[in-house]
Amino acid sequence: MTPPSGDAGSSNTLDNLLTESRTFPPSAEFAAEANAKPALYEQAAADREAFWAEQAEQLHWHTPFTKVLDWTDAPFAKWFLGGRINVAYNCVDRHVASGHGEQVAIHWEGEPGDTRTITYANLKDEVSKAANALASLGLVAGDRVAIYMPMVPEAIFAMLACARLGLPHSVVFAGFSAEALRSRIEDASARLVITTDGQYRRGKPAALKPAVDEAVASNPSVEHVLVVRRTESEVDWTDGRDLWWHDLVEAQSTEHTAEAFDAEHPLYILYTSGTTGKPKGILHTSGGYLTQAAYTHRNVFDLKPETDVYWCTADIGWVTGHSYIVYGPLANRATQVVYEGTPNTPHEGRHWEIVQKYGVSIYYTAPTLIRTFMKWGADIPAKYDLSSLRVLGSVGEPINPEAWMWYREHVGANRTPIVDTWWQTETGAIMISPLPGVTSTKPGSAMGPLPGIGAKVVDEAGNEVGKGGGGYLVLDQPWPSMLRGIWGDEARFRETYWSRFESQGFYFAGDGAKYDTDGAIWLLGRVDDVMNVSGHRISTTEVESALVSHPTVAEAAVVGAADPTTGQGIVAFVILRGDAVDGGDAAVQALRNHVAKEIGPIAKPRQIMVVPELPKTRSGKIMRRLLRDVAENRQVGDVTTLADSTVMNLISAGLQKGS
Ligand code: 6R9
Repeated sequence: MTPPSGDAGSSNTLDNLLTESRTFPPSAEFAAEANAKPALYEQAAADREAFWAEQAEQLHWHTPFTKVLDWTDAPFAKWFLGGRINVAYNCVDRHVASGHGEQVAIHWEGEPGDTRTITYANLKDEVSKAANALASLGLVAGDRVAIYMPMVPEAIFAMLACARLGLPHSVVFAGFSAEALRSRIEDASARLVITTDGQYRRGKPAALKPAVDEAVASNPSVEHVLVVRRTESEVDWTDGRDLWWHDLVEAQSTEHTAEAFDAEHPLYILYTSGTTGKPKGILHTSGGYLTQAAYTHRNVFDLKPETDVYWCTADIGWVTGHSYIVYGPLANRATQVVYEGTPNTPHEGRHWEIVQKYGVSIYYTAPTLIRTFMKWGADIPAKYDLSSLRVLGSVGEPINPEAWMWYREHVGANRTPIVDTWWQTETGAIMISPLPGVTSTKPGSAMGPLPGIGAKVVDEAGNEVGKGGGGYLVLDQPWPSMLRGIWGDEARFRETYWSRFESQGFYFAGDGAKYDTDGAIWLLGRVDDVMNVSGHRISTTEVESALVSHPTVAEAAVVGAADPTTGQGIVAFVILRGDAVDGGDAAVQALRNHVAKEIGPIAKPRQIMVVPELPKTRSGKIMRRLLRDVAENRQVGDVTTLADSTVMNLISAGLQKGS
């Protein structure tokens, strides 16, 4: 990234790649029908609290709130004081009450090809039964429930049943290890774990319950394990502790009256992934969270509940699944697709086949998957009818301009707006994004903060940098879906997010960013991914962007490795495109020169390693920490949060063979 303003440093050489001149204004037709209007920005600027009150009033409140925000105990916010609300009632019952019980809530597509269609009336029955079941186990508001499940409908029923009873859930990604589950159960002292016998991954059933058995063995807080049958896998059974969902839940009444909770009642804990050390349990509460999840979902994706078919490809194990599969879409009465499996099972066109089958109109995915689709080839989406698509979204990491353009051209037929949405587990909902129908977009930029949100790029001292300047991304105003803390660790909450710019009271997001000359925001990756080479700050994203702009490169990950002369040296790991087989010295030299040409000689990688795969978390983030271990010739560290823990062996084996 560019050094914060004042340091001329490398900014002139590093700027060119991110100076993007292409812009895509919204079409007049889209703008005319869009949920979001330009006036939203003015309205929010004129009176932020009134603006958020208006958004909150779109929800059903059992008792209306009397005050919008209390920030006197900063950094602990309280939103919608005096208000009482039931999150599950808002996501389910009120749609049935308003006469939409027959509308499909979920088109569920299992990996093996089995399907289920769940209307809002069905959803109300299922959530009510599950709530009655949990209550029958003696769980009372405030008790924590761990959910360790693949993408089956019962996972969503379980989350909503918890919300309905005021039981904060802690969803743990079903690809995480028994140890990761164990530590999360322990941290939150969960009384119940909900899981499945097994899960389908890449066409094969894999057992899941053994990991729960292992995790629960040393966790005395857990009284019961509730098990959904999915794969018919053999399971060990502990009588008295283990219960089958089909025994306990199916026997319950479909009648359950949702009780209202305080707007600040805890809704869930979600542990952030991919960091070293103890995971942080991010705490979210009810009224503000649901307000912002619903508001952003309605405006950023332009959701029209009567006609749209929405699909977010995330997993419920990470925050995107919480806010943009469960809470936002269901609060907005969306009809959505939920897909259980992997994108190349049984073939690489599976997603496009699903888009065609259900007439998906809004598709929300991650750059890592878009680059994977690029690697598989444009001829694959070209075989399907994708004409129902009208909005495309991206989340999870900076999207490089090439991937953005490919997405627009090969998925969006050069027609659909693309919303690049920046946010975090901690922010709970989207913070920085274009609004379709309003914002002219640039490939690779998340553009600007949404109406009602305050975000800035500042230098080390906390002063906002000017146009063209770079530094740190901060949030300078409290927002309704902000985290309310780290579970059980107030000191860490203050230290991690609020100490960096304490005197200004800014939330430090941990991301580097810059303004372009028009003032649009470009995210540059985590600041811990920012390298320092000979005193120059260079963003890993910038070098990766340069590498993937070369025709032979499918994917790239860059790390800064300790270097005795320059402080850090740039080490790149690249996956070549299928047809670019030559990974020899000449190819590597050409890539180094390409980066030097795109960014400047300072950014020329010290070393480029051609690898078959990159280590990624389940949410698709590259684990640079592991690559740094390879680059610095260390033993590779903890791989338990990798989607595929064998990837590091593949990389190491390949490199040894090559050397
Ligand atoms: C929603 C989610 C948060 C981190 C965040 C940033 C990166 C997410 C991004 C993006 C650039 C985007 N990130 N969206 N970077 N452009 N559109 O991903 O939450 O898993 O907590 O990750 O992801 O670095 O700080 P989470």
